[in-house]
Amino acid sequence: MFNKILIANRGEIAVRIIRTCRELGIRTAAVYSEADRGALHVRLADEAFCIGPAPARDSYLNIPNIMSTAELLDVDAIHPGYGFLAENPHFAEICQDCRITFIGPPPEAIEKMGNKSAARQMMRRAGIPVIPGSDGPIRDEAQALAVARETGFPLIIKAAAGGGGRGMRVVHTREDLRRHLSAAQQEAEAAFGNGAVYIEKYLEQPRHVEVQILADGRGTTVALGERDCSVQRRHQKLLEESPSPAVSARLRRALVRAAVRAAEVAGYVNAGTVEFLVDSDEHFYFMEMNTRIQVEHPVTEMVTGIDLVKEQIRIAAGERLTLPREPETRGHAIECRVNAEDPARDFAPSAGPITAFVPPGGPGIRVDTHAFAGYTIPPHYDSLVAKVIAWGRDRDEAIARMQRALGEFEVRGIRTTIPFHLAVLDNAFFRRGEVYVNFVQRRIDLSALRS
Ligand code: MV4
Repeated sequence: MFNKILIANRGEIAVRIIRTCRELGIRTAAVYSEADRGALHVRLADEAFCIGPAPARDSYLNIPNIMSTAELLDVDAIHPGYGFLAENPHFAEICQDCRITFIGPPPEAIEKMGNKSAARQMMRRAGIPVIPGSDGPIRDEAQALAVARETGFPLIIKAAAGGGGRGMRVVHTREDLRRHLSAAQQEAEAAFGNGAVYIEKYLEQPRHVEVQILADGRGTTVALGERDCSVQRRHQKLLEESPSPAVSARLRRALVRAAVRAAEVAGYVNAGTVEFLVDSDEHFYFMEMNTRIQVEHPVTEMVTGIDLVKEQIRIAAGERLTLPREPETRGHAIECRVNAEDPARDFAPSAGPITAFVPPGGPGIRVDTHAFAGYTIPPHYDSLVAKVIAWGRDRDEAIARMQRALGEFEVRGIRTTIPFHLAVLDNAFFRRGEVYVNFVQRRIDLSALRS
């Protein structure tokens, strides 16, 4: 096992990782930007080192500064958390070259899954359902039109180097396809340095369902059930739950099998998430694979009782997974992301000093946060302030506990997304489990949140 881990991240996830390291008896080294001197992860770690100015590109994305800190502090491993360097194959490779363990998948697996078109091709060839569309990147207009004849309209053009909703265009007619194809390719080239795009049939009201997997690189890959992440806005997830209210036992078996197979054909090691779209007829399609620990991992932890960060560290240290092939789940968990944003003002950022902070507690409630009274949310990073996770024996109990917890939660000085969550939890469609990716847009009246 490792003696010391450097956490190449900040905020709640850095705190989350430090907590597990402490339980494992592993020393922790925090890194921080000039804007994060007073941050909780700096206070909780055994050691902390400033790696640069506030902008992420100068600090949390500054590979030379992070690697020299890792050498200086003599760490055995680096945990990248999510965001920043977590899915940078170049960074994972540099760690390897420096003989510091990257707590995540091998660089080759990150690279493979980073190309969404190649990943889709690989999954299709492995017999995993993918949305009808092109086999690989689109070469020219004639090929695009030929694919469109197969799939019909609407269809969607996606950037191979995109993902998470970046670089997508919905197309309704043959004329639109001509116009959008070259624009999409140019945009992808400018945004990602890779102009490759691919085409899929556009699904009108899918759900976003993802399967958590763990693979130890010694022949064992396990799936830890699914999360439903359909409640999102502009590709920002806001509320996630496990199990999905839309997934039957039969669909779950199929999703889990497909996810394990996806991880195996990719030569995947460590924690990962296989994303699917699910339509109203219970058809499911592989979308992409996320090669990191995700923001919403606690809902899986709450229903399985498994510490995913602990498993990540054990796997990276070369240990064998000792979990059953299909771990049992118990009850229902929901996560609400409390962001420093004003939902009544189009989710405008609301950074600044937090004057009062009284998080909820009590039965079935977990709060993952780096915030406290007197802390100032810096404007330079993402707006996540706290994740409130509610567990219940069933979905209704989890909802009731979440409503109770958010009602208790006192945050003053900044605006938060708490009023938005209360509106979702009270929504009749949500309560019936009728959520799909356009749920927020269609069913939540944001103007009613104006206070
Ligand atoms: C789609 C789709 C409909 N049809 N692909 C957005 C994020 C990226 N992972 C893929 N996304 C979508 N791909 C086809 N063929 C609809 C979306 C989509 C979406 C997916 C998951 C969660 C939220 C979403 C919001 C809008 C669109």
